Amino acid sequence: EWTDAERSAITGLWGKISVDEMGPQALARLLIVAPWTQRHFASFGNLSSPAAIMGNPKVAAHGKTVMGGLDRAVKNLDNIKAVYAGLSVMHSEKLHVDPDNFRLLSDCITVCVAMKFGPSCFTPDVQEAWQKFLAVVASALSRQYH
Ligand code: ZNH
Repeated sequence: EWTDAERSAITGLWGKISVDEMGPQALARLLIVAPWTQRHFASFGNLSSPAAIMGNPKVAAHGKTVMGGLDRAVKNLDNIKAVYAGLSVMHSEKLHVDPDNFRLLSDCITVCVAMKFGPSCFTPDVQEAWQKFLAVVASALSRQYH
């Protein structure tokens, strides 16, 4: 399913990503550009403006959790469906997160990573492999929905 070039693009980029930096940025961006996703975070306090969202410590902490979850996928590229089976059930049956939102978050992650690393590192080849990776993650997380 993965070429050697895709594997090294994905693991190489992941090795440069700081989850503590990118996770909060990506989740904050999702809550701003797709405000309907805020309904899942009613307990997070003030989400009333972009500045409030970006400065919200609960958003930052959960951003790290979600993005940190990608580490398992990077380390199990040939087995992503299996490693995310439990998370898929949880997002479907317990959290009721619409699976469309996985793609929206993936796009926010890609935007944040592209801005951080710039054109010399986030080349079109790297982007292609990275977006394929996030699409496989989103599809794995969507698998247990019925
Ligand atoms: Zn999610 C949770 C991952 C997306 C919402 N998440 C979670 C966790 C993880 C994750 C790891 C933790 C778990 C435990 O604790 O056990 N996510 C993830 C991933 C992704 C996601 C990887 C993609 C990429 N999510 C998502 C979205 C949303 C969400 C899109 C919405 C919109 N999550 C969520 C919630 C939760 C979670 C709500 C829970 C929180 C708490 O804490 O409560």
